[in-house]
Amino acid sequence: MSIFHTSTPSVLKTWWKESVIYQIYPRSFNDSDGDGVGDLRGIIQKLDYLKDLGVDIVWLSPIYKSPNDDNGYDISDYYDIMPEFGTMADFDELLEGLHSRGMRLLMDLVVNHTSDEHEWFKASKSATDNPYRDYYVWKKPVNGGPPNNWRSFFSGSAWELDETTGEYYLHLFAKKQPDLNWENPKVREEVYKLMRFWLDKGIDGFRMDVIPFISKDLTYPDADFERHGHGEIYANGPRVHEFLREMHEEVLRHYDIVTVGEGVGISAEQANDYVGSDRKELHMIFHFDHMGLGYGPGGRMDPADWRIEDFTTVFSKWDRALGDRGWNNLYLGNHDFPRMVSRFGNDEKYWQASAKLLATLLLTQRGTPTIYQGDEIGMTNSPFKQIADFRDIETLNAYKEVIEAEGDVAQFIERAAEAGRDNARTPIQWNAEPHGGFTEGTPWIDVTPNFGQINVANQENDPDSILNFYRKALNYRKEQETLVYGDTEYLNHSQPELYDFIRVGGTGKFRVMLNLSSSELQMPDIEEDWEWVAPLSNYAQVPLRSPMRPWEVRVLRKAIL
Ligand code: ISL
Repeated sequence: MSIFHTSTPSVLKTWWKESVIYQIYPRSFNDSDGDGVGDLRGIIQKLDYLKDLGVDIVWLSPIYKSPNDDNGYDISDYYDIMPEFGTMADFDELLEGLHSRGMRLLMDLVVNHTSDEHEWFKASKSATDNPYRDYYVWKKPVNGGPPNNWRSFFSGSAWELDETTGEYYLHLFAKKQPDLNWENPKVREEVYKLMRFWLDKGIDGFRMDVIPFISKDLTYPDADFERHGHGEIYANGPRVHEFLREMHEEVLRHYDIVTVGEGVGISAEQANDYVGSDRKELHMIFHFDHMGLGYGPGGRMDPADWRIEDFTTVFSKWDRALGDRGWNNLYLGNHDFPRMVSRFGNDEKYWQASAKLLATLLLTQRGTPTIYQGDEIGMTNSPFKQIADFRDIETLNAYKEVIEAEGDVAQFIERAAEAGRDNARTPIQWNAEPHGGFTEGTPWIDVTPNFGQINVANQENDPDSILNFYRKALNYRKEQETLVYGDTEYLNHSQPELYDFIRVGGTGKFRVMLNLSSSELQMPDIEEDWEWVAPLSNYAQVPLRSPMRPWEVRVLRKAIL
């Protein structure tokens, strides 16, 4: 490991800080066998595409055996592959195909909960004295009802009564996703064992699902839940750091890997407790501060206003909070959120310019960028019109609640179309063939109707396409250590839509100016000795002091002597 010099204390250099991660949601990536569901062989067919894009690490959403109540985030066997996705031999070939091209593989580790079809849960629920009983969180009824008022992320109580034994089990997510009991050392041993199984196969790390939830404080009074909402109450339990340090000691430290925790419920102030380089826990977390914008106290279905400065200050706040002690993960969407260009950009008139601007935002800040599949071609939200268009359990359960409460169905559908998770789960638009070339069968969820215009084939040979912008930008970032490791200075303006920062360190200095709006903005006073960075431009070059065009990216560079 070497050191990168900045004005503040020096930063340790490592491969995972210099990498770009690309998330694959396998169900929607590429279907090789015509059953309408993406699969491992489909991914193998596209490895050269990923390499050409400039991806270093592929994060695969879960591919383990699962009844698919929550699309693989409900695992029934950690040692087997979901038959719809392929076989272990396919997996081995995929891993080999990535490694032989110089890419790495990050697996999704979902160990806050399992499927209720996992053998552990079947045994656990069979009798109160079964040896597996304590693998899960069981409680006796209180006053004839659930033990507390905790709610599931997917509607209703987080407790389900099991008729056979007369006790409730905890499920923070769906009923078919019972929470594991991490207080039980045997559970932790099982988790470490399965982690070693995959690491010994040669994978390069884990993305850890809802990791701050593994330790829970069940003693919270009901009133606290009402006051704080679930994210905060479920996260950061009393033993979470002890468990992560144990995991580090038992498993992680023995491999040259990267770990990224899903940091739901972790504040900027708490982040370095998880990722501080002295902590021996995780390398990075991805936080939710910008992902929660526009969501009211009732979650994503409860719209709220937000301002552009709420968005930009999240980035500066996290950069400062992590400092030189931790490391950030940068993302603007994933399989749980709407498409980034529809949410934070302009998916109509300035579709191309704003998609490129958001790419620049990801690739020029300090931290490891994570690109979600399809964003490299500017995929947009889908115009879902009726409940039959949706597949996601979160949306379907929330819909049932609206029906039961005789609520406003049309309003619900409109909001789900804007904010629902299915927006990110429609098939990748490879070409203008039926179903966007994703499958020769019928896709499990409809392709977004704009696939005729927005697709990989269209963008392959267009030098100005979003796809080619990503390729150039990823390449450029790899050559510029300052963009990876440099310090950040934020510049404030009276125009909040102008996001303006400097990256400095090593031999270079960059000024990144982003117009986060569909209007022209005045350029601030700026010295003339900046060089224009062509691979990170989304408009033709004009005199430096001329106004910033809608969604314009102006990245400038200077050498430091
Ligand atoms: O989408 C959400 C609910 O509105 C998020 O809060 C989400 O539940 C949270 O980010 C946890 O996500 C992860 O765990 C879930 C799974 O459904 C998501 O797909 C996964 O990313 C349960 O495993």
